[in-house]
Amino acid sequence: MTNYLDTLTHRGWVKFDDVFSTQLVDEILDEYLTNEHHFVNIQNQKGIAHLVENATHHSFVICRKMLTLLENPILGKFLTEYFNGAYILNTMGVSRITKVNKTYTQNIHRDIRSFSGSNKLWLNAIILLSDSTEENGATWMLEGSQNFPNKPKEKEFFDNAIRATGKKGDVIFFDGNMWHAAGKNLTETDRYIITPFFQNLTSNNN
Ligand SMILES: O=C(O)CCC(=O)C(=O)O
Repeated sequence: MTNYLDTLTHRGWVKFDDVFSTQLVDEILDEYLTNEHHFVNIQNQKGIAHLVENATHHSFVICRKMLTLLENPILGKFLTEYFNGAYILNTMGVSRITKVNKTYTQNIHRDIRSFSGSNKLWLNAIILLSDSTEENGATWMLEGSQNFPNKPKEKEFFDNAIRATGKKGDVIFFDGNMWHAAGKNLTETDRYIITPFFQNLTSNNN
């Protein structure tokens, strides 16, 4: 795992190839699409549906098959080594990038509420439920920006960010401080990911 941890430290992100089978990923997406309306109903009731279009949070509460993704021993070992011990799942949601509608994750952002510096407080994961390409919305990542307390300007971001492409079933981890954005989908086929976010149990045990 040392190589993966080193890559994560230096680049801010790292990818594990072929972690999940196409069959499992398809079953999980299928279960999600069958149940998505429950989440959208709640978003509508709360008056926030227009803010979170194409995204649902805590999706595993209804879509139980998603939880099997957390049982993967390789990912478990990596997370334990990264956090130097126990960790918790903070949230785990599904997002879709389409050609027609904007998803809020396409804005430059980071997911941690405040900059935590080199303290290993928060680690984001992206589980690819679709192949992820430059054409269909692969994540823009500004390598090194895990060390930036402040949001980079749009030009600085897009001039320097790289695309984290991958195949269905791959898993990408990136530092919670990293500035990133989902790309545009120029294709006719929607792109799906699951984003589990993990957190250290304490903020100072590294
Ligand atoms: O769709 C992506 O590649 C990025 C997802 C993202 O930025 C997020 O969930 O915070």
